[in-house]
Amino acid sequence: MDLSKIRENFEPKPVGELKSQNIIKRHPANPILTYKDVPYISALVFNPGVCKLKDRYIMVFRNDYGSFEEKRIDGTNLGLALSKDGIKWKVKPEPLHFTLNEKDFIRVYDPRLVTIEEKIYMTFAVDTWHGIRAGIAKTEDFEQFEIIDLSTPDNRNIVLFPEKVNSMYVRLERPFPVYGRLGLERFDIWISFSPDLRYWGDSKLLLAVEDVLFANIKIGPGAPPIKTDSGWLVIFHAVDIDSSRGKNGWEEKWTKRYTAGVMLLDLKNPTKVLGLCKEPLIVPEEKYETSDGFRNNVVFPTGAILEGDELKIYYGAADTVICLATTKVEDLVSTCEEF
Ligand code: BMA
Repeated sequence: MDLSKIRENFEPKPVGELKSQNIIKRHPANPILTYKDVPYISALVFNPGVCKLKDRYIMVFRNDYGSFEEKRIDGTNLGLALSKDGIKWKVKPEPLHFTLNEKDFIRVYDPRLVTIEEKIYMTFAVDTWHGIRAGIAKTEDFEQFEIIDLSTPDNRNIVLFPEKVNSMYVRLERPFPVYGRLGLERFDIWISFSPDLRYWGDSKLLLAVEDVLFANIKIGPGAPPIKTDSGWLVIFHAVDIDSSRGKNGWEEKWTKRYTAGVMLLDLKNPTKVLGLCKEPLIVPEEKYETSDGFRNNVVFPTGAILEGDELKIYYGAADTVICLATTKVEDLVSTCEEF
């Protein structure tokens, strides 16, 4: 096949109108966290990693600081917040002191949290002068972090499974091979395995962008997988681009839309996709998702907590605020159609 044919195949076709599923309930307190809740300099508060340990909810969020009113971003750090109910959050007085001990470091962002055997792990993206890397760190107190792994560039959106599968740690990730995809943004979700969280291998393509009808450029892991009797539920993000979208946020042009989707993986063999919901789960529809934000039309799921039969899904909205939506696990499972 010649390159022009491949390029033609990769050309994004407009996705058109989309609608959230009616099994999704946005929390009436949304947005549950904004820059106004942060006791230090802050402009955009989004993409939260969330976990629950001994009845306490813990959140690490991305804080792009500067001035919301002046639409100015000066830098990025990570904030820590605690909650008793997963809805009302109290932000700690200072941002996390989390950097890499390397000259190469620019900034860290988009954290995800998971507990494995009651230990807290944070996965994150790091911009470096030599590419974007995805990292895994362990912490007990959010003051000291042990960096366990930093991927080669470019990679982002690592989420860890909350337990070993067949004695191996498992992660989902989203490498972004620009050169290998003709310079176009066209990226997929991969799965890898490790005996110790440090050495990763047996990597396989798990879900490709062309498998998701509501994406036309890229998909990526969202929240750490949730174990259910029917399989691992994975909330992911899906992106479609439409060049006719004009000014759609602070930037001159922002032509992408981010939605949330869900798939189900085999419990014993998570490289096997058992089911996929053909429609998106959450589509930007509320004002805090579609307007007044840094990048409008963004729903970016990064945290999920299972309580009984209810799943709390945490997401960044419009790259500006943090929101919560809930749904019943059995409804999520039944929306996944055989893959
Ligand atoms: C992705 C990441 C996220 C962001 C999203 C939408 O590529 O940069 O941090 O929320 O784009 O802008």
